[in-house]
Amino acid sequence: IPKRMWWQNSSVYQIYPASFKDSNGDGVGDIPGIISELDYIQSIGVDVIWICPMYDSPQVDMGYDVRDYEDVYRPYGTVQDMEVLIEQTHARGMKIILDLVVNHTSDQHKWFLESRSSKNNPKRDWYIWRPARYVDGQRKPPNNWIGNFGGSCWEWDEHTQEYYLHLFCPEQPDLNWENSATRQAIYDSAMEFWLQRGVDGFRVDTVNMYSKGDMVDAPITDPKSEWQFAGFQYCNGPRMHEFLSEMNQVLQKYDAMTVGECPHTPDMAKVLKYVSRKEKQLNMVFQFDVVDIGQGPYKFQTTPFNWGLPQFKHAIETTQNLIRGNDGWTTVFLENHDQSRSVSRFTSDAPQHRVAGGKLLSLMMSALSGTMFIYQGQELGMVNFPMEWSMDEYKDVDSSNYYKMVADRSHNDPKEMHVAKTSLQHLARDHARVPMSWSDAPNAGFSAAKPWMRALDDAAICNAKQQQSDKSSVLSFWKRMLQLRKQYSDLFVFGEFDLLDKSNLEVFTFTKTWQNKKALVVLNFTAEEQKLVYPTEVRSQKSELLVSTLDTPASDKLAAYEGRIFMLES
Ligand code: TEU
Repeated sequence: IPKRMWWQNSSVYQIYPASFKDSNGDGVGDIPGIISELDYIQSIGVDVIWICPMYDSPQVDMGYDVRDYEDVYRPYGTVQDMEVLIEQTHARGMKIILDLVVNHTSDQHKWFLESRSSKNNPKRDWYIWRPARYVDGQRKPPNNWIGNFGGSCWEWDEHTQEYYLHLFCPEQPDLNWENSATRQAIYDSAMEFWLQRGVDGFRVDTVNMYSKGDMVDAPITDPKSEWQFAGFQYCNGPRMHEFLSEMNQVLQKYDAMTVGECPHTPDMAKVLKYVSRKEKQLNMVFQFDVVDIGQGPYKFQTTPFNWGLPQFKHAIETTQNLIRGNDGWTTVFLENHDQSRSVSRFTSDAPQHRVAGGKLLSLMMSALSGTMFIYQGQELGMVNFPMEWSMDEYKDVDSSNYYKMVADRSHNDPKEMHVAKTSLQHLARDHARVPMSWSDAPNAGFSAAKPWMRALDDAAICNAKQQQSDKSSVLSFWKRMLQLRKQYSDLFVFGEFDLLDKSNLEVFTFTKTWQNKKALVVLNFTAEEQKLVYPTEVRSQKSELLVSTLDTPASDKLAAYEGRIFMLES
């Protein structure tokens, strides 16, 4: 058994600075606001906090467009505020990680301003510049790749008459990792600056996109569009492992932990190469198997609820089995700032079911192996905002670009626009970005002023203040589950996962095994009662109920959205 590391048996709480807590009444969350709620965060039972980008930024993509790695976005605070946050987090025995966004910078970053100033600027090669292609005398980008937020991922620069690459917004030019001086500057500015100030590691944004390969045209998967999906080309390129090994040398100096974001990588052998201990690259990654479930070729091209429980189980099994019989590590998460709310998505946000749904997902996650990540508000069972909210309430560039694209393509056909809005209500990133529901006060207790995004009206019935004093709340249930997870960490954090009812459409049943210990987990994913059936695999064993999402569970059936864990005696 490999030595256990602190980050394996840790639960991480993700904070979105703009929406967590506003301390100075400007409608935007800030670092002093985070500091003021550290006791709350600790009371949940988590060990680590992850702060989404708080760097100086023009905020085209909510801080994932960094203008200066060594400064803080002023409405959030200052570098000094961050130093206090680091110190105060450590003082409580918790750790803190930051978001490392180094696939691209903002187009306002001084490196890019220099790079675009002339073709012979020393930093020209720090970004990815290419001449135009001419087809029938018409100027075209170097290839047909579509960007993650739609449109070509090349932007024409009038001044120097070349295109630059941007896998996300045009305001997010991709750094050229092929250049060793660029890499060194990234390590110094984005990493060492903060490691020296005591941060314990990084969530590494789009970590598998640094090496772009030969950038040839992508195959045509959407004949109606000039721009084609190229994720399998720009992810996991030929020099990825070389770059990460080099980056790892910096991390090792500080014993820093990493969790990389790893989209478009269905091949588990490839994933394992990033997270295997002997490879010394990343400690773990976020795979997209679970959160991408039911999505169309473009994220939003989907019929809401277009997934079945067997698919969900399969996705979980895939990420759980990543660590079977090897030296890799995995993660457990259902939400983050790029996902809508898990209760709305995977259970039900109907008033009579939402609490049960929140507890069911908490119980399930707490029994899964890997490092656990909880997104702010998830511990309360916060849900998506409703269909009645107008398009003005959506602030994310991903949402507005999609809506515009459908409008253009359909010439504003009301039916198509309705479908597009339904998808956004189901899947938009905006749902995770509304203010945290602290209390039933105005603006959900998040701010004294009108917040930058509308707060949920629903805060009247679902908020941290009420749930803290309610023993049957989703929050109280999370606290209990995180304790149990620690107490039985051999089984829950490190154990082997076995799926027992692959094709059952209503109930999800699995066991966790560690040496001679075994737990049985049974989850009812429907709004109806289900018969409680012990699978044949465990029928001969004596079982003892460890926990149910209900206070008084029935002996022979599962209530709507009820989950239970049994300890099995061998
Ligand atoms: O996300 C990168 C990513 O691959 C996607 O999940 C992306 O969010 C999705 O395609 C949008 O629908 C990361 C960050 O988590 C995200 O917030 C940033 O926008 C993005 O990188 C660019 O930095």
